[in-house]
Amino acid sequence: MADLLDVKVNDFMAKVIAKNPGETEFHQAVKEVVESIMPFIEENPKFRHGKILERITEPERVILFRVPWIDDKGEIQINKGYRIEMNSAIGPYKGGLRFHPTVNLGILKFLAFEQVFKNSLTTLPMGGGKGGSDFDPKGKSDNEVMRFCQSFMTELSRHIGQDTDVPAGDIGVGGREIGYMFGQYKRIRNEFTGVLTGKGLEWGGSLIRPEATGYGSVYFAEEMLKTRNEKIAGKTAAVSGSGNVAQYTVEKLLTLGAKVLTLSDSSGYIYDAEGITTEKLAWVMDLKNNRRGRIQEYADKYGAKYYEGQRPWSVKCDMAFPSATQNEINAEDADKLCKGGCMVVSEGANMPSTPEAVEVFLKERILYGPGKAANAGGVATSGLEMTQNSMRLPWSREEVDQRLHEIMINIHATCVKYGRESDGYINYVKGANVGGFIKVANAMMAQGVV
Ligand code: NDP
Ligand code: 2IT
Repeated sequence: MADLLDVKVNDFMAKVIAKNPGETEFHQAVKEVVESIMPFIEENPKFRHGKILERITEPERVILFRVPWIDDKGEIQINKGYRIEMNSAIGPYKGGLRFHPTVNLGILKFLAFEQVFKNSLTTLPMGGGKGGSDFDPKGKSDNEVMRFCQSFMTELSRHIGQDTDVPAGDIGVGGREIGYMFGQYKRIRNEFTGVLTGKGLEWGGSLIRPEATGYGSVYFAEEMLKTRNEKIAGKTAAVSGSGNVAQYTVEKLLTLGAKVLTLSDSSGYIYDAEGITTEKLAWVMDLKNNRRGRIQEYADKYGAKYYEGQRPWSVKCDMAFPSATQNEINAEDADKLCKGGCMVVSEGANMPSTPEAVEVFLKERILYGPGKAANAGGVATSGLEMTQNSMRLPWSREEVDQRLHEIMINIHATCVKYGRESDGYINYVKGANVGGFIKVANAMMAQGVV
């Protein structure tokens, strides 16, 4: 039976690769989901007859556009703009915008595909989408970023709307960029609606949205640890990245009594044997969010070690929170983490572990929470922001945090329900993929061939 399933997965993947040449990250994301889901499809042939796998791997719509803007020297610059509207079976398209020079169609399609399952897991009515640009905000002035965002939104505004498609932030898109894009949308459409999430508190934003992905990833780790009667307090953690997700992962880990040893950026990582404190974290937030400097400065300021061009996975730790980017943990890194005693990996980033790394985690039977479950707190809180915008009522910090916490507990329960194996091990990859798939697949079947 296992061999037959392998053949079916390989046949299906051969078609996906032929139809989407060169999009390696998209192939990787699809393969992981299809491997988990194929047994379920075989048991439920209506999904096979309904061609759900073929349909779910084809975006409903891909928008690709030119983004011209003028830099501070008066020179015209041209970037590519994208929005992938992947699946709207259970709600309006929802997902972030990424501004990074590596952005291309394959990367955004992988992110949009993951988003479909992640959003379904949150239990909120959100379809999946993703977008962005190869624009690099690094080293640009605020005025340049504003002119870029205005040009980007001038075109994007034709395609989105509070009941159609609701973007948010991702790598390179934070509060500043969302503000400039919201302002331009409002100007063009002459309407004040919840068309973007991650907005400022004074203009429709939700309390806890900036914190939500990081907090959620730690809440998810807490739930995984509970299944082995373990807790966060007293444990050491390696965190990668030093942006939005990493910062609030560290904040929640400190609140729950963990010792955080590392942070990183694309240039290297810092190791602080004394542990990153609340004061040091506040300094990092100012460094990254206001001064927009490099993490190396932390080592100079606090006497920590800095490892140029390296990632933090050779550090001995109890817990790992990859919170930077895709494929940042390979099999060798995964091996080192497991050998160093790491018992839980909670992915704040999207697809940070390569398939070979995932194989190591599952073979070693550690608690491994894949991104589409572990980092769903961000988009879940975006969903709560949409609800508050529709009601035109803000909720308190405590209320949103409590809802976020409950959602993460529910996502964990869904993963346990669909991911428990015969020996009792919880395979969260399978749990998240099957749990996320069912609702979307049923909705697609109910809505006919669309
Ligand atoms: P930020 O832009 O705030 O921070 C990104 C961090 O990751 C920076 O420290 C950055 O370093 C580092 N990084 C980015 N690209 C690379 C790379 N190619 N190699 C090494 N380091 C890199 O983004 P977020 O914190 O918002 O996003 C981090 C991850 O979390 C992404 O995978 C994103 O998709 C995911 N995510 C984000 C959510 C959100 O709500 N923001 C929700 C769910 C998932 P540098 O500054 O040097 O580029
Ligand atoms: O990957 C993600 O889930 C995000 N970047 C957040 C998406 C959202 O709409 O809040």
